[in-house]
Amino acid sequence: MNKRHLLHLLCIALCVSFIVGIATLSSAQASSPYHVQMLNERGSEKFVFNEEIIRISVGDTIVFEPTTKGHNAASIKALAPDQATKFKTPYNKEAEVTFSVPGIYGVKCTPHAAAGMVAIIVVGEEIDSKVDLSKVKLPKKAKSKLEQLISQL
Ligand SMILES: [Cu+2]
Repeated sequence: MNKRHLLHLLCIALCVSFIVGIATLSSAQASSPYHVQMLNERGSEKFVFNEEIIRISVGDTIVFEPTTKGHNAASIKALAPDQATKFKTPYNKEAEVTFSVPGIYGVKCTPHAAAGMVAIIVVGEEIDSKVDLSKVKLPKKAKSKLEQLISQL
């Protein structure tokens, strides 16, 4: 086999792995319901959602899974698109929430908000990531976590 053939083969191999990669990525993104876990700890952090920036499509459902007792998932007032429905899942129970209005949502665990147990849900693709947190009333740790997450959008 000469050098040119080898290059050609290498190119095909790269193309195939690229296409497979893209297909895997898009199928992972499109999966609904999307599972989010509430954890007592993750490494050195206490009381966290396993993912803190969750990106889903309009109409997708998230299943909130309390892996240990004492958690829930609740919408954050003033951090949701207009017309979005509020939600508050029951404690210690897996619950589904469907997001049909595009935009940026805040989610908190009611008893652990003070410990900074919050996350951001981005519903839809073309979202203006400028978010006004001035009307959000939450403990300091939760608010600074939200600021930090929003700066990563
Ligand atoms: Cu919690």
